[in-house]
Amino acid sequence: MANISRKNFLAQSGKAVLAATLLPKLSLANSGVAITPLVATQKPLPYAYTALQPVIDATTMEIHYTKHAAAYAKNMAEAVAAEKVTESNFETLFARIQNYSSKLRNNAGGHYNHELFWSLLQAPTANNAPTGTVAEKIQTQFGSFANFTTAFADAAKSRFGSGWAWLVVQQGGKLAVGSTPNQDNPLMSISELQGTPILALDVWEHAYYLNYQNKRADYITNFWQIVNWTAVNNLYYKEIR
Ligand code: MN3
Repeated sequence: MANISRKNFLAQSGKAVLAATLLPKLSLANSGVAITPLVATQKPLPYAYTALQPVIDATTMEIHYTKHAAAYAKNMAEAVAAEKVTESNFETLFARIQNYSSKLRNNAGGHYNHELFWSLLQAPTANNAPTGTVAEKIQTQFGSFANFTTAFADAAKSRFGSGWAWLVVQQGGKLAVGSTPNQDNPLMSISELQGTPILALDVWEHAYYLNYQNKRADYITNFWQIVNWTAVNNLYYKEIR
């Protein structure tokens, strides 16, 4: 059974690649790029507030999810209504974000970034390390996982004030590391770093201050214990499909 399913999957993937090659790229819908519907409501957190301890404490998770992230969702919904936004997904909204208010930019960014962030974390695992194609790409492009974590940590530590560190996929499946200020992200037209995010780290103080105070570097070091590399790979596959 498993073999048949795998074969069917490959046959369907082949058709999708062929279709994408033949069809003009009129929209993201036929480009093979991941589509995230423009929804301003929070999904339930996929684990308990305690699940990421001791890397991220339960109180931080609860306040972060129910207060900070909830506010971005609520304010995004207000801005979407006030500005009569007709974009159907985050990708097209962010590609044209320069046409909208800073309220929409900050809150749609905040909502998208946090939903992505939650989906990429899991309970701490000893010797947690990348798997699958992403592991191979990291090896090829950065030389080693250690080199990659250093580059990512440098991006996260050198982001002055509040912002995010990212691993993104660019043209041809190439990986890149960087950061953005505030609630910007690499899908936004105005971002210096461009690409589709497949790994995100919130470096706002609200994400770590209760447990780590001024020690952002320790929070970044411990982050590697809770990365869900299966989820990272799934995002990568969507992007290169
Ligand atoms: Mn946050």
